[in-house]
Amino acid sequence: MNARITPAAAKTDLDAFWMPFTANRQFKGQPRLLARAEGMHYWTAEGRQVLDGVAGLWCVNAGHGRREITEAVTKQIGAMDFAPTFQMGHPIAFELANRLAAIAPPGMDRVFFTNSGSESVDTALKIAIAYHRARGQGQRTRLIGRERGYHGVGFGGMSVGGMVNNRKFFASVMLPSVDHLQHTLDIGHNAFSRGLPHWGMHLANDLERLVALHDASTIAAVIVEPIGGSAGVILPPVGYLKRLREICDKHDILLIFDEVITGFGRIGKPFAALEFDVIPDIMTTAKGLTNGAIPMGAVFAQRKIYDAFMQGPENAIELFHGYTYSAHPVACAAALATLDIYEREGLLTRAATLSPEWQEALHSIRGTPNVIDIRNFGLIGAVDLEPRAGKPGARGFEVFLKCFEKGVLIRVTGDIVALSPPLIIESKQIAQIVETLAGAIRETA
Ligand code: PXG
Repeated sequence: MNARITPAAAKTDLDAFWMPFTANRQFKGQPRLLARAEGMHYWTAEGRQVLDGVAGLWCVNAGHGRREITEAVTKQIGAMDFAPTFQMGHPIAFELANRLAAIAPPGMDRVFFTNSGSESVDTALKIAIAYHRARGQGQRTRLIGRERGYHGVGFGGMSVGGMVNNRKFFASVMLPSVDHLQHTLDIGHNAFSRGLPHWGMHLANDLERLVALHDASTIAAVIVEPIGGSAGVILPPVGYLKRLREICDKHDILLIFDEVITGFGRIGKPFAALEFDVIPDIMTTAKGLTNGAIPMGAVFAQRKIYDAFMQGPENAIELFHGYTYSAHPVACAAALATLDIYEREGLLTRAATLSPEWQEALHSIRGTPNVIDIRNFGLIGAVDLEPRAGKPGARGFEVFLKCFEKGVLIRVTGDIVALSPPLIIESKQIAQIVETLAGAIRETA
């Protein structure tokens, strides 16, 4: 526990850690240190309670400090701390894959383990390209992402991603054969939509434009987040994902859903593919898989994808890909305990029950000065703020700091507030998040 490091501590205490996606100098001048977590709350290093409005980073779906996960991890690390999964195996890796296959969208019952969302994405992209080669279509190497998409920070995920700040420093070292669909956020048509926006299904036809430009025979896969998270909660218009699926089918292009955020109950079904009744060929997950307790990711593939690799001599390795820690036994134990909790407490569908109340509460912020859009689906929410003139992101960051001071942790990306609380949230906590946020927005008018 880092409770010894307080904001009053010497500045050098904070120097060595080069923090990810953080304004290091701002943070180290004015640190915000979390020291303990339980249920819906964090406690700061000074002992102040903070309501977690973002499930850590969209990952702690069952709430913090779940005893069963702690116990499962402790027991496993005592029994077997590590075991290789290259040419070897251990039982709970197979048990976990079977448990995941049982809740997966229909047919997606082959599971490849990773340690993060970024690794899941790069794994999925490699599987897609290798799949086409395995069936004699090795010229299909092009990948299609989407503007404002986020698929982690590996070279593959960065290349198919569409957030400019994540790309611009690395422009010349992106994967070469990548193109992007236009994104689906259109406040002009869809401001304050409740649930999915009704305008914009036709945006999926942008894929036909890219097919016409590159020819389908060069395209391996399309990757999208069913609901975009990091770029500020970007919803698919009604019918959009189905249309993407149809176009992919027509041209024999694989469809990859990046469900790192939407997976494991965030939107009211175990996976967005089930909610939207659109089954991809490959699906990436991480985060909620272990409730954030131990790093782990999982890539789900349709059986036809796996089967395409299972040819040639039986003693030949079929896919030259994997991580030292693929199916790490301690992560597997954490994931199994997490799935037990999700199932016993009905958390994979609880967001659907809470969603009407969540929607009403969020939209009550409408009318507050500088609020230009509100979006919601399942237990995800976003509030778009009017940027301060000439200072993009300033208002968002002020609102973030004010909420933290007032005891609620939110996320901001630029001037968009994103919310994704643990799925165990209670009504009074929904009200607390919304009241605190509305107050913070008013105070930064
Ligand atoms: N795909 C998606 C859709 C994600 O949201 C990743 C891949 C990468 O996962 P890893 O585990 O490599 O970070 C993500 C991660 C935010 C935020 O505040 C979102 C993520 C990570 C950190 C912050 O929106 N998503």
